[in-house]
Amino acid sequence: QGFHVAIVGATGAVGEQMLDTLERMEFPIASLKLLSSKRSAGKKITFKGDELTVQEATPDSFEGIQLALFSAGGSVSKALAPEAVKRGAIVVDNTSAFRMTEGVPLIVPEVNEKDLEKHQGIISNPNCSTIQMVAALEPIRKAYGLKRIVVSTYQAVSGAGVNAIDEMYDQSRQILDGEEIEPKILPVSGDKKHYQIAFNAVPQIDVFQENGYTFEEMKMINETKKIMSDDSLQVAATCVRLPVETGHSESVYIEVEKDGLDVTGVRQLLNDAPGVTLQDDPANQVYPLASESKGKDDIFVGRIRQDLDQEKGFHMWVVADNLLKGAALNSVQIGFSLIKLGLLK
Ligand code: 11C
Repeated sequence: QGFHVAIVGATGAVGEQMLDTLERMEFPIASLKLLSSKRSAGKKITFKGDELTVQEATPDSFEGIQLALFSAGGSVSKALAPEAVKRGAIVVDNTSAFRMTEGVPLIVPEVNEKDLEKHQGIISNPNCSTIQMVAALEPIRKAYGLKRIVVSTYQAVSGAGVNAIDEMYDQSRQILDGEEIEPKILPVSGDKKHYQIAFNAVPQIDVFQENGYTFEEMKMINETKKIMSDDSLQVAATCVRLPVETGHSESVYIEVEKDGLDVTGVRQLLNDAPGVTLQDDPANQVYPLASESKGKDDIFVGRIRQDLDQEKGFHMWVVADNLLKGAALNSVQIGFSLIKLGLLK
């Protein structure tokens, strides 16, 4: 009983979390196929006590697959997601390859689960920093409307993959040992220059666009408008990488449309929100920390303050495990939503 599922990118940082999440949440699986690039094919991974061998992903790998979770980079998704759909699979793609494509739903189940009904085979999982922000803001938007969002992110290195995690630890050791460092991966492995990440804050995530924003910043801006179905929503983002292994933190400023909201009201809305844990008790120094979000499913919100000049303006601190709610967990939740809506059968 269950579904025939494939994971593309099974050996990556997100793929690993996908396996763990599928097992932990008891996703109904009849068979599981682990796929990867040629380089990682042959690796053995244990799932529910069975040892599975990772296979090279090819178009024919998707014969008989009903649900394919992709997280192996945009070029792999572009090449293979349409092949999977051709063979009858529904694809949940965790890359930016199709997110802004017309007709491809971009889903955070707490916000726009219903948009799944419009899918034509491919469903996109948003960028990690977008997911945690929109899921936290949705209850406020529903009750008071949202006019404007200004977000600054403090993002973990695991967002850039396992090599970036290694680079952070290696550099930290080298610096503490008084050795020379040679940055090779961050901020962006394919870009012209590389900078120190250990003991630093790097204001570049992904490549620069012509308008001076980085692609990560534009993802937050464009994806938020698409998920919330509101092109008039004003969104600005500044994305920064920190030497944190896992757990993205965000300083989020919002302006709501309607009058009458105060800090107690924001706290109440977030306290009742699915997937959100309120950690907001300044008197007792209670607020969300990236170090405590690791391995947890929820989005943590605290430091809620009313703006001192804008009555309808609020500031907050939003933290989540970028590999879980920001990636693997959201993808698996999309799978559960597909079942609930009768779209995966
Ligand atoms: C990061 N947010 O932290 C990125 C990783 O579009 O899915 C996710 C990239 C994406 O570097």
